[in-house]
Amino acid sequence: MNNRLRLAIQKSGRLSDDTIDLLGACGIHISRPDRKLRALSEQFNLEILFLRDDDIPGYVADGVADAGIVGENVIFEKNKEVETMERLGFAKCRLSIALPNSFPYSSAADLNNLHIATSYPGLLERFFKEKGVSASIHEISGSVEIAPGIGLADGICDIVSSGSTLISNGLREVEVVLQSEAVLIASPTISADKRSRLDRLRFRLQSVLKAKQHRYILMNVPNESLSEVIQILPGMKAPTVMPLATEGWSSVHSVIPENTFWDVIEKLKAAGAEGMLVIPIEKMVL
Ligand code: PRT
Ligand code: ZN
Repeated sequence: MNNRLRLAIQKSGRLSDDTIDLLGACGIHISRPDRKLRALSEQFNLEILFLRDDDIPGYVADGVADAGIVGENVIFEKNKEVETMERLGFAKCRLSIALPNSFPYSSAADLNNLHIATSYPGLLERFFKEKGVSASIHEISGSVEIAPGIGLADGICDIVSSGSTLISNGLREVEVVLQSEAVLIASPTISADKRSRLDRLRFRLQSVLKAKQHRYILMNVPNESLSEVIQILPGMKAPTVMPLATEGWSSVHSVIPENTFWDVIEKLKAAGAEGMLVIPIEKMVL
């Protein structure tokens, strides 16, 4: 019996490079000679299946793959039964309804009787139901943003990231249907043995993702400012404090979250810290 853990990832597209980089940071290096649809990774007794993203939830739900990495938008659209194990922090986007700039919009009731083009008919239908909207859905598979301009629909429901595609097509985002990012999913039929290996993969992913969200900081602090500086530092534990060769000064090391980074740096500077060095962290194992 094949005991390799089977992981489905996107063959080529917006998720591919980040997925392969993330697995590489977890010590899983994938070589894919001749763009084959399957690859083996000896480091983790893993078999990788390269698929279209739309097929990943179904393969995982049916147990053809034990796990997968795919955008939540696709999972919810396909409405397959899979377990979301970890949010992976990349391919962040939202599924939104957008209307021409000239359309006077104030609430979801204004969507009544409109004709909306989308590649996400399932999610859009559920959204309309929830909001009590009666509108028609025109399913198209690509270039959704041009539908209003060519008279195919009144508005669209599509993935938005920076928002520039909407702007360049004279469209305005009026409702967010779903927030999405890439996630690790598991099959409901996964065996106990494979499950424990998937848990090990998840542990590695968490260590890498946590590291990405933090920075290691080193600074010199006059001893009279030490207590104030230590108060400012949010670190995992108390910071490391070591005497410098120069009398009256210490070196302080700590870990700070990326999202509060500039606030903390400004406060440290105001408290008297000097010579700050900020270093990326490769892994964080807590
Ligand atoms: O071939 P396959 O079926 O595997 O791939 P695909 O063509 O269906 O998907 P792909 O590779 O384009 O996207 C894969 C996943 O990336 C999506 O399912 C989302 O989870 C995620 N993602 C993140 C995005 C975007 N950002 C994104 N910006 N998917 C699509 N877009 C498109 C969007 O459709 C629109 O055309 O980018 C445009 C909007 O971008 P902004 O930056 O102008 O707002
Ligand atoms: Zn797709």
